Amino acid sequence: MPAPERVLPDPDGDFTLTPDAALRIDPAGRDVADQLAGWLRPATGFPLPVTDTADPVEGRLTLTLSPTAAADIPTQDTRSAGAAPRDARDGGTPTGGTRDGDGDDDALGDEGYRLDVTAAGVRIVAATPAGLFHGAQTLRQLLPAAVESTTPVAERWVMPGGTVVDRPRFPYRGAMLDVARHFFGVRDVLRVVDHLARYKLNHLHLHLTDDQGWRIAVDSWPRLAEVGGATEVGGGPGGWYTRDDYRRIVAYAARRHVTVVPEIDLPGHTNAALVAYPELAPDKTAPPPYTGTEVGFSYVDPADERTYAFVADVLGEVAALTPGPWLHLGGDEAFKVPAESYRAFVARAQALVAATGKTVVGWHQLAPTEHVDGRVLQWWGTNGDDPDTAEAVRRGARVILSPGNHAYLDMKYAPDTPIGHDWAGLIDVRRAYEWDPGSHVQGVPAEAVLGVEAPLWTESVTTLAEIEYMFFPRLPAVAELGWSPRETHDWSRFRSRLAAHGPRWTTAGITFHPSPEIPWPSTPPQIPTQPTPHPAPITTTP
Ligand code: TNX
Repeated sequence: MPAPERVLPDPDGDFTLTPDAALRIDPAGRDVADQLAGWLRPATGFPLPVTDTADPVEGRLTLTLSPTAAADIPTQDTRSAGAAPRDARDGGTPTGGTRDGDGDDDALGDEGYRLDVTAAGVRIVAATPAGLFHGAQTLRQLLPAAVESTTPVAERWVMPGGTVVDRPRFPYRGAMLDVARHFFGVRDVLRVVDHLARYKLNHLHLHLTDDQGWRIAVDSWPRLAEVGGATEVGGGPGGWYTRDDYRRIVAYAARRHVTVVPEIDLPGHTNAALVAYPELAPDKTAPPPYTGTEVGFSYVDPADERTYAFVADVLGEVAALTPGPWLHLGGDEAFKVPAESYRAFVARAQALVAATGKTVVGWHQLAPTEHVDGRVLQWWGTNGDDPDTAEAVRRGARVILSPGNHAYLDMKYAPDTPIGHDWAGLIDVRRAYEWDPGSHVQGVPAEAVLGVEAPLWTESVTTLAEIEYMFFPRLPAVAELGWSPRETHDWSRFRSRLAAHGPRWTTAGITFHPSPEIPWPSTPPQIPTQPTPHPAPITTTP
């Protein structure tokens, strides 16, 4: 999960991990090998030393970085080979043809990997550390669910034999966490990064500012965080990230091959900034702090030069803290800003992003504004007929797809879901899965699609357990749409593969929604998951 591009099972090739196993790596793969060993040691209790391939020590898990790594396996897949489905043992091994796209079918590329499991050992080959990392996540999924235990378990650590050759369909696969409506501390965010990385999502979009709170320290405008960060929905204490907190998140994510995309939402969604700096407000008066859940009422003064100094300073500092290429400008729901002022504001703000060396990302409300090179629109509509976005694409924009009625993880699963919204409808697992990013919006062909993202707005989400409850099991559905070749798309196979993850989440202490659409194994391991203190008790096991 997500379904690999190609799988060639070998029923005679099962590998059993034993206490004497070691990981052999070439030096560039060291960090991935250390992380893989770190995932496997707690449950197995094995020492799993990591050694250089140059060392004489024999290792039976080998990670090899090869810049010319090729996807050289026979092109037949399990379906055309007529092999039996493996659902009974490992939740199903998906099959597929070749990736959409450029016809360069032999290169593993920036993120691809090849994983070989034979009775003699396991080998991951990739052209990049990111590819090795994704291969290591696949390896982890091939082991029994008990591998998720944080304490040693008596288990036969068997991995099914065969070869996986795998590459992503889209380069951008992400999730968004709104840390503005409710603030989430660094530890929670790091755990969210782990959840993304498991499913080969490679971008974490942090919605850092909104009416209810400003969550990132800006040295040149210190009251933004100090004053603007002290509120949140419902009147709680809020909070903000220091520069070091943010650096820690970025570094932790980078090690897991996840790029942080910071969003400073402008010109609307800015009440917290106006509380901190009334001179940015159109009437130069501080509004009261806002802890409700309405949208669209606030904006920074587009007619005042000080606003552009503020925007330049904030974007400059955030860009300097962010190694990734993206800077998200927001741009949504600026209902009170007249269209002409909005256009003029966005044109200047986009230029200020370009001046930082980053690429503009913005919600699709930016579509009618001036085009800048490389810009990316994040589409959150609920109706795939959007002429403005199609026109922006004709002018060169690329699109991240976050359709509100499929990918919004703040939507309830069902009428009785204890938290969440329903303005874009109810999103059960099947609805999260059943759409195609490559053809979802008219006039936005697959070539213009950078990828997919699942946003989690947090007006009603207040704890890590609630984040997880809204993520799982829908996040893997979105991850699969971003990663897997379209040919693998198949709801009935997906739901049985997904079912196999319930026991993994339970063992790992990850809260999830036990959706009735998924054939969860009837006897999930009885390992307690973490408590969910607020606001309503949430069931964590099917
Ligand atoms: C719309 S989607 C918003 C957010 C809300 C969300 C709630 C978007 C770009 N703006 O401000 O939190 O709906 O679902």
